[in-house]
Amino acid sequence: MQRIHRFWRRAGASVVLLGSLSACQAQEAASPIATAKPQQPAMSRTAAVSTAPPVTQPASATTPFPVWLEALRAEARRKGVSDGTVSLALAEVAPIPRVIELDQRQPEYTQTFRRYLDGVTSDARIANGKAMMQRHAALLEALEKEYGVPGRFLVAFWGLESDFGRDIGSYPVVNALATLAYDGRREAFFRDELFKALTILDRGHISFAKMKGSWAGAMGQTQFMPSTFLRYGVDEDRDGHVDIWGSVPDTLGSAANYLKNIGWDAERTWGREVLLPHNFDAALVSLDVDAKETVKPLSEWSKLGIKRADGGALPAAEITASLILPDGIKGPAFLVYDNYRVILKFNRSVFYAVTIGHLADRLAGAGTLAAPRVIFDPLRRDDIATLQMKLAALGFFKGTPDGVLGPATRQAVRLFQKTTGLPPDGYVDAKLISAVLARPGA
Ligand SMILES: [Ca+2]
Repeated sequence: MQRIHRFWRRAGASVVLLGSLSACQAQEAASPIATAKPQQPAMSRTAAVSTAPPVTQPASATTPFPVWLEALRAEARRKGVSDGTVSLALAEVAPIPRVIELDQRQPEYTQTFRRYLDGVTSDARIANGKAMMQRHAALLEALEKEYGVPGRFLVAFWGLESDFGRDIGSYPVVNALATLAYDGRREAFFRDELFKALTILDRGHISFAKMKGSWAGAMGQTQFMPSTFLRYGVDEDRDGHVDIWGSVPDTLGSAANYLKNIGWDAERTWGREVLLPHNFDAALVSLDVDAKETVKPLSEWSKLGIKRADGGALPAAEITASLILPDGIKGPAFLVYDNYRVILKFNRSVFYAVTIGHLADRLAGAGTLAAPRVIFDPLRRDDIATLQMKLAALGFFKGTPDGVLGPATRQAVRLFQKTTGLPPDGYVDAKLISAVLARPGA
């Protein structure tokens, strides 16, 4: 992934397509630069985009850019943006070809969980994160008291979103958003974000020159979209500006405020790696990104033979959890709690949410995953589309073959696996594709 995490940030848009393990895989798989997480993505970038309206024909198809820009300036003034900001920020705007290219890019390959995890939790990332935990210990302690979010999660987000502030993106946010509003796939969404970016400038939080971010408009060290910034950004260092570009207290405080407001449970963690017993019923694994179809109390998971990663019994706490296997039955297994779903609001990707949790644990001293390190080969979208067509012909898949591994495809794979006596984990790898294609019929 773009450097894996880097490309997340750039990917702004692709996130919207997710919504499933697979989706995220496709996105994550994208090329190294291409993907980013758009929604709030990152703390923002991703979220925002995911709620974007449906794709429509871009304005560029019908209106020349200078005409479109003049109308945009007029609308900004009507919305109350000052003349000074309009003339400064919208003076030299022109479509950025690279932004359009990134917005239109489709990942050719899917990503696999372990490969993604290895990429974003390098030894250097862990060491830097631990150093940040120490350097900002007093601030993190104060933030946990104020917002109820432990520092290790804030630093994990910070690390994935901007490499602890080293990599905030180099695109001028207003220009990137104007490009996507004019020529992108979601004009209304990006147009609204653009007006919000102008509002941020009007309020004096950051100068026009310093308002940099990802190609998809995710800003600063938290990679917040402008709407997320306006809703959740906080002036933690009390200097009168919400500065997620240059202020560590504002960056981590805004992240904490965001997580608190989208439902972080201060009493619980995110989940944990677990060990499955031999002959575990793979049909109990969640296939959807939200992992809500197989929610059970920990006590029930215990009865099914699931243990902590170190072999010990699960906690006796009265909480519910879902089982997810991001790399299928041969990869690591996780029981996830409600805070996992809170992280998904940030970036709707199983890989991302589990990795935030794992990275947070590593920053607090935990070791690497207990599961053997198995790296699966990435899959081509074309091969996934071929798989979908064959599954449809066999009567297992009802959707439209699109090369994206979503819940419907995983469910179809699970039905195929059950029919043929394979563990029904819904996971797709090269071997599974070969087995499906070799199946007589249709
Ligand atoms: Ca501040």
